Amino acid sequence: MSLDYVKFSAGFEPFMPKEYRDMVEHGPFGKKVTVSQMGSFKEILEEHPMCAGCAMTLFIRLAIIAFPNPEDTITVGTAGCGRLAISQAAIPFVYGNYGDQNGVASGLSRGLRIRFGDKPKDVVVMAGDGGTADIGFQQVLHSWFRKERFTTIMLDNEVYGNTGGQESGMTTRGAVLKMAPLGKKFEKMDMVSMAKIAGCAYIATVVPNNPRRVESCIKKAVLIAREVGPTYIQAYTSCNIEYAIPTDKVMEDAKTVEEDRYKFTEYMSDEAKEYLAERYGYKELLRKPVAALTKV
Ligand SMILES: Cc1ncc(C[n+]2csc(CCOP(=O)(O)OP(=O)(O)O)c2C)c(N)n1
Ligand code: SF4
Repeated sequence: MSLDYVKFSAGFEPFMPKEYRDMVEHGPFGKKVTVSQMGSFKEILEEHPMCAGCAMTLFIRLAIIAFPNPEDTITVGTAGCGRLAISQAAIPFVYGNYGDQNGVASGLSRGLRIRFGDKPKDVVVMAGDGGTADIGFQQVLHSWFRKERFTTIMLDNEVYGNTGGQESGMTTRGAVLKMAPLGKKFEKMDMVSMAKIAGCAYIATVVPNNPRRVESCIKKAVLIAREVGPTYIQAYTSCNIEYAIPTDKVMEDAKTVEEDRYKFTEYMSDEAKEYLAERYGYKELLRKPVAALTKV
């Protein structure tokens, strides 16, 4: 990350909060860092107001560390819990009306390409399941069909967490929530299939308790979105408050849910594979040449 974004303007240093000074002093600025070094630098202000133990916060931190070009990345968010943490990171964050994030990101990504040409400026949307699959659904789908080149990350806690527990399209059938006391009557929306039909070039489903996998998926998604097409990551980021998961069981829950119904999946178009292999050295993605047939 670039120190230029966070360093103090002349004369302001003595007045900045300690949290902020710590970030300037101990941030990962100008260094290449990986998720395995998490905790040894300060990529986010600690005074974010997310609930203790929230898996979404962990996922957001991993995602931010994994961005391939953080000094030139802009995140776009919307109403929901996630923005409370994303807005504390040392990277620019655009926040609009609830559900308009993929519309805003479309304009932003196009504008940045006109303004900066070939210099990569990555746009990454991070929004809740309600923001993505309910109120923002139309804009999400249309941005995919239009092949807008940015990454959409759904922070799927399977509930409206920020407003106290309404069901979302991503809530599983039968789930009983504070504001869905009779249990949800419909199936969880299959956003992965919709992303495929709408032409996303890369799609992955992940949980936060495998940091290296999260890192690898985010990197690929952001790189592919630069030139090939839209990319989508759907992350299970449980809401320990609305689902009453004890704080010390949050990671255990993620593991169980992953094994049961949120398995790791990864899809990549052939064009995306070739692009990653040729441009960024992911040679293992290329099909192995078929061995020549030997006549007998
Ligand atoms: C237009 C509009 N309608 C409703 C709201 C109120 N609101 C804020 S956050 C939210 C739900 C967020 O749920 P989700 O997108 O799943 O994110 P989470 O909080 O679970 O992370 C709602 C309905 C709003 N801010 N703006
Ligand atoms: S309400 Fe749920 S999703 Fe929101 S910060 Fe708290 S635990 Fe996390």
